[in-house]
Order: sequence, then C-alpha cells, then structure tokens
Amino acid sequence: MTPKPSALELWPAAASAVAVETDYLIFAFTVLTLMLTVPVFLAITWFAIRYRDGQEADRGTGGIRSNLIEISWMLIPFLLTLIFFVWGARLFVESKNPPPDAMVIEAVGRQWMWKFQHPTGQSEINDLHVPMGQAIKIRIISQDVIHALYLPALRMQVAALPDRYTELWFKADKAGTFHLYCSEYCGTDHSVMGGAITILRQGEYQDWLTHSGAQQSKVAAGRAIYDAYGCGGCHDAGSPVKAPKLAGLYGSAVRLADGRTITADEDYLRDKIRNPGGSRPADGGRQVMPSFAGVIPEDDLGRLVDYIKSGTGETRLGEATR
Ligand code: HEC
Ligand SMILES: [Cu+2]
Repeated sequence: MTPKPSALELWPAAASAVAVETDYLIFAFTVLTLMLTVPVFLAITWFAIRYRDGQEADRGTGGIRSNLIEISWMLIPFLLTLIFFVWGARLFVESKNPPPDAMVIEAVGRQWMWKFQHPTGQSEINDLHVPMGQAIKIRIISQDVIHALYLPALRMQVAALPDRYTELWFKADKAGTFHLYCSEYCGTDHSVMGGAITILRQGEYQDWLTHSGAQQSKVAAGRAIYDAYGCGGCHDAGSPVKAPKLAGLYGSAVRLADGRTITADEDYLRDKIRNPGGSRPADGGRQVMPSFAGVIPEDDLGRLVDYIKSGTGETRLGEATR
C-alpha cells in the first residue's frame, strides 16, 4: 500500500517536529540568501545600464568613504549567516543523538529490498510500521552494496553500508502512510527499492504487532541461530576449545593483541563473527574460529549480535573458560 506519487512533491508532508523545523530552517535560509543576493544582482544590472559605454554619467567617487559602511556590510551578513550555522548545527547534533530509551528497529538493505525487524521479533519487507510519539531508532546495515534509507516525511536519510551499522532516529507526531525510498543508486532495480512507512497511534501499533503474529522473541531467535551455527561448541562452558566467553562481552573493554583497547560494540561483535582473524583479543587463545562471512545472512547476523548483546542480562549465553 505504497502511497500514490503525487506530482512533484517538492514540499512533502512533515510528520515530526524535526521535519517541521528543518523546513523552517531551509525556508529561512532561502529567504536570507535572496535578501543578500537579489540587491547585488539588481545593483549590477542598474550599474551596467547606468554606466554603460558612451553613457553620460558622473563617474566621480562622490567622496563618500565610511568605515562604518565597510564594516557593517561585512559584519551584518556574517552575523545573520552565523545564526544559521548555530541553528543547523543544533539540529544536526540532535539528529545524531537518539535518546537512550528509543525503540530500536533493525533494517537490512539489499538488492533490492528493505527488511525491517521490530524489537518484539516481527519483521516486514518494504513496509515499516511505527508508533507515533515514541523515539524510534533504526539501526541499518547493507547486505551487499551501499544503499540509503530515505524517509522524506521525516526529513531523514542515512546510508546503509556493508559491514558497518549506521543509524537514524525520529519521533513521529503525525499518523499516516508516507514514502520510504532507497536514495543511493544501487543497481538495476534501484528505482523500485522502497515502500511505505506507516505511522500508527500507540494502540494501533500494539494491534498491528499482535496481528503480525508475534514471532519468537528476538533473543530466542538469536539463540536458535547461535545453536544452528554451533557457536556454543567452542564458546559455551565446558567446551574443550578455550574460546573467550561471550556473556558480558558487549560493552566491555577488550584489550587487543596489538596493544589497543577497544569497546566491544556491535561492529566489533559483527566483525569478529565475520572475520575472526581480524582484530584479535590479547587473551583469545589459539585462533581456531572459522569465518562466518557469507555463511550467516545479514539479518541472522543482526539477531546473533543482539543475542550476544543481551548476554549481560537474562540469557544463558555460554559461560566459558577464560
Ligand atoms: C571452532 C571454535 C569456534 C567456533 C565454532 C566459534 N568461535 Fe568464536 N571464537 C573462537 C576463538 C578461539 C576466539 C578467540 C579468537 C581470537 O583470539 O581472535 C573466538 C572469538 C569470538 C568473539 C570475540 C570474543 C572476544 O572476547 O573478543 C566473538 C564475538 C565470537 N567468537 C563469536 C562467535 C559466534 C557468534 C560464533 C557462532 C556463529 C562463534 N564465535 C563460533 C572459537 C570459535
Ligand atoms: Cu538500494
């Protein structure tokens, strides 16, 4: 149920406070730019006519020489444009910093579709349903080439990169169905890679979740993948392989063999699963872990990472020898 493309959509609907503010910013900046350039163009045109070759006109300087004028024509436009720097920077920083309680939706882009997964396990393709009035963070990755998730009604866009998570967040305040696009040329069917984002009222979102058949919980889904690929054979307690334990790994500081210390974030977990020979932990023991690059599909990899992340809490991640 993709919304009909209505004419040119130069000014699409705005479905969040940030979207409305972005519009104000662009509008105000356009007006300022016009105020600063139109007089210059008019003056150029007027002078070109008035003082053209052969025209009898007084070409003397008029004797006006004022520092006040010189300084103010530079200082006033400078201060005016500085307002937009501060305003724009504030919006930018805000758009890069999701509130910690944001609901996380996973998105995987691939040729040529978007796959979304809700925190409760439901997933959908090319359609995205979100609740209104709640901060939502979309964590994005690509399974192949570079894509970009573009949500015009929220004035938000972010690249989906292979091998690296990016994110985008918003708080919608207007119910409705709006466009969702891939805005990075990504191959033959790029033009049809997209769908619709539907913003629902809280109750409706709960209904939607129920009707979309709550699948197994995300953690359970991750556990199933962990079992399917035999991770526990090395990482669980009692395994003969002295593989590092994964419980509590997420968010902890890992000392690497090359002396650096990094925080085990999502990218690190993902990298280790795909390329265990890469950044090696100092106390990893013998490197016998096989690479799972190209073996575990991207959405399963996301679930696996989530499972390891959850290991700080309630789940029974392999407690192992280290
Ligand atoms: C054959 C044994 C084996 C299997 C199977 C295995 N691993 Fe490993 N894993 C290891 C070893 C050994 C290390 C330490 C690697 C090093 O020192 O670089 C490791 C390291 C890791 C790390 C980094 C740990 C740290 O402390 O920095 C993660 C994350 C990880 N494995 C996840 C997985 C997942 C998920 C699976 C299943 C898809 C898996 N492993 C399957 C042996 C294994
Ligand atoms: Cu694409």
